Amino acid sequence: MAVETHRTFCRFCHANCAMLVDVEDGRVVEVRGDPDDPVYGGYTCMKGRELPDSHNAPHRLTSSLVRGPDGQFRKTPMAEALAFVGDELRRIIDAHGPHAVALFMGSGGYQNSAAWGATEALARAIGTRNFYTSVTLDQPAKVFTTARYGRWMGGANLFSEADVAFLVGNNPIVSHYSPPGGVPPFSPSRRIRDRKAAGMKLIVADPRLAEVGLLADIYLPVKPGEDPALLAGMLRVIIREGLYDRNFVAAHVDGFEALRDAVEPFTPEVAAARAGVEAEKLIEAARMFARAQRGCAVTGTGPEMAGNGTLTEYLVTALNTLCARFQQEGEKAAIPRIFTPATPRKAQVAPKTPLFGAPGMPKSRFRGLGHLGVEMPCNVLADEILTPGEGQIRALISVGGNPEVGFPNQLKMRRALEALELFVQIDPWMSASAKRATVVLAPKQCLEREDINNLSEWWHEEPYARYVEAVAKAPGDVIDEYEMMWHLAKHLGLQLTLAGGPVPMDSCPSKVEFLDLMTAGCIVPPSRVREDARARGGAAVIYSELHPIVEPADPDAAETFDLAAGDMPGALTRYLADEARAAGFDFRLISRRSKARFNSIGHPLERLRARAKTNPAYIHPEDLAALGIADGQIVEISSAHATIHGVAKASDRVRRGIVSMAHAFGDADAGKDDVLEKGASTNRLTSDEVDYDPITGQALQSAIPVRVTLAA
Ligand SMILES: Nc1nc2c(c(=O)[nH]1)N[C@H]1C(S)=C(S)[C@@H](COP(=O)(O)OP(=O)(O)OC[C@H]3O[C@@H](n4cnc5c(=O)[nH]c(N)nc54)[C@H](O)[C@@H]3O)O[C@H]1N2
Ligand SMILES: Nc1nc2c(c(=O)[nH]1)N[C@H]1C(S)=C(S)[C@@H](COP(=O)(O)OP(=O)(O)OC[C@H]3O[C@@H](n4cnc5c(=O)[nH]c(N)nc54)[C@H](O)[C@@H]3O)O[C@H]1N2
Ligand code: SF4
Ligand SMILES: [Mo]
Repeated sequence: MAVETHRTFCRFCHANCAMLVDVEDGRVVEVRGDPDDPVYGGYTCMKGRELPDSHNAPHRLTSSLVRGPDGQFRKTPMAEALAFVGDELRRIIDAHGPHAVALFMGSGGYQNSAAWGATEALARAIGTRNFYTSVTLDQPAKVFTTARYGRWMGGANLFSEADVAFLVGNNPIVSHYSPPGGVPPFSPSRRIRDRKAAGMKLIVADPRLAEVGLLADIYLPVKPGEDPALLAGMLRVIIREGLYDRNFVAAHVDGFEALRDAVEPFTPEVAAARAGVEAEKLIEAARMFARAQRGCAVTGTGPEMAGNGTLTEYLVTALNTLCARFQQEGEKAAIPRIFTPATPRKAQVAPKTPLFGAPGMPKSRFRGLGHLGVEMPCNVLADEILTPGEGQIRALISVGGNPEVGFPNQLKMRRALEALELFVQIDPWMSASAKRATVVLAPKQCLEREDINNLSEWWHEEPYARYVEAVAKAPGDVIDEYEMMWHLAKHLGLQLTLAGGPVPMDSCPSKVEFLDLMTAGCIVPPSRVREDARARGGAAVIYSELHPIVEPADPDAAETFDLAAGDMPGALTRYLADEARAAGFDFRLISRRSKARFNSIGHPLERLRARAKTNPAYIHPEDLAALGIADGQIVEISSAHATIHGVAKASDRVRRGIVSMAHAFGDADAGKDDVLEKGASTNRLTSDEVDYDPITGQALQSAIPVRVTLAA
């Protein structure tokens, strides 16, 4: 059988790198970057290059598993497994009502272009308020801030035109992630170097000197969780020195005085001392950022998870707003996005969306938290499962998530997963969560699916669209996640609806039909992109002629950025007054991404596992010396909530007083004996009940107060 080469894109992560894939007799034999792609230019990373192993690994689940009365999993045909799940869901809904069923979309599900739409549609059809996604484990403050403070309809400045970039706890070189205005994830290191060669200045604030920090013009080793001090100090310099855009502020900003008064106490000395940086550098960074003409400040996961997430995000928004880092009339609109409904691109602030706390939005039974947009915060999932009463969750469908390692309070989450009457895990691997499931449904993997690049189009500065075909033959009895959701709806006698209206329920629609319905109102429908892509041998289609230009503001445009909303200036004042100290916990454990993983994804793959066998605990050599611990020894890391094990790794690239570790390793059983093979899950140290963000429920997943000792 001859080897055929197809154009496709990688869906190991959200970057969607353009790839060529060699397929022999339906089997993936090799992948490599597509050198002809105008945006990615042949770039891939070590994870994407393992797609052949991922598709072909002998221990991949190619049939579904249902737990029998003896507690053992039995291989079960997909149709039978779905019928079993459907019957169980029907029984639970009839007895306890729709809220007894929860659905969770994790990051393994997001990689399928139809899975979010299908899962959310099933949740709506069931009528449950319990729809969760990894967004509320990730950076929910961004959703909240945009809704509360305002969004510029023309979008943020483009990285490709920036003369400054300020990355706060964001390491796109490894993560391939930055929010809009930050570094697009397509060959990120090359992009930064190209912009720097063209004169761009790079400022990085991170308690560890990460890969991107090595390229910085100014590196600020901010203390974990103290980003508000750094940002408030910078804002004070910018305001006092008049370096902000007065015209823009006069025309588009309310609440400027409240912000100015709140940052006033953050003199360079006060701010620098609290943030743990040099006052001179803070001033220099403020001037460098504000004196540039274009370019944004953005945050990544670190500061969002470090306890002052919404406040930090608010201050970053204030920085970009005072400096007017938005696309203006006559310029190309940022992020054209082919697969989402066209929105007006004007030089004005969009009407605020009631994404949080509006009357009538569903509430959780816990901690005063409620829906953020259409989803319930992950913070409450374990309690909603474990606590009897109205709306107690009895069934959970996890679509490519891994709650046992991704959620806060691991030991409680494990109890919750075991307390469920029905736990359905959609997963190609026997992951930490799959081990707890009642039913594991085996999905197709990416090269066996048709997909559009709706996940990565958030970063494309051009109208770059893809529609790729299934190029590999799916082994065994696996189907696409959207088909699973459709069959469950069908079994329950429910009608699914998408943006374009009702989904045909007589027989399961094709993927392209489903995607067309899901994206109804978008700029170019998936079926059209498919035709255009076919005409180009499967390559990307760039609809340059459809790139919107920012239009003038409406004459009566009155919406403003409201920097005083939600009492954020007050929150800054309270932050200054109360410097948290956790007695007995001298270290802060901060989050990072592992190069050889995408969260927990990648662990089952031989070569990636060889690169990241364990989850090293990076600690400054002088701290190790002071603790009498040698590089490579096993340590106990304890928070107020629990203890995990780690392998100490000396690194002078982290500040003193810090343990830097990745999340989503190991499982709830991991301990000292298997730390070398599994690594530990930092979420055992976190809590859903204390130290969470009162608005988004985001748990303290970075800057966690811990104690480090040599393992007994
Ligand atoms: N302490 C701490 N906690 C964190 C974070 C942190 O930085 N620190 N980060 C948070 C963030 S940003 C996130 S996004 C969450 C992630 O939390 P989750 O989304 O819950 O976790 P993942 O590890 O991404 O889970 C992915 C699952 O999908 C499975 N999978 C792999 N490939 C496929 C596939 O093709 N299809 C399907 N259906 N499944 C597949 C994997 O085996 C795995 O079980 O974790 C959060 N938790
Ligand atoms: N290789 C790989 N890529 C990934 C993932 C992965 O697991 N592996 N996960 C994916 C996911 S789900 C997401 S959401 C993105 C996240 O993408 P990023 O947010 O870029 O994630 P990180 O690379 O961990 O960068 C966060 C940085 O914040 C720093 N930090 C920690 N605490 C603080 C703090 O209090 N203040 C400041 N200023 N910095 C702090 C950390 O040292 C780290 O360098 O990455 C995605 N990409
Ligand atoms: S960056 Fe993401 S999309 Fe690109 S090759 Fe790596 S895993 Fe695949
Ligand atoms: Mo994430």
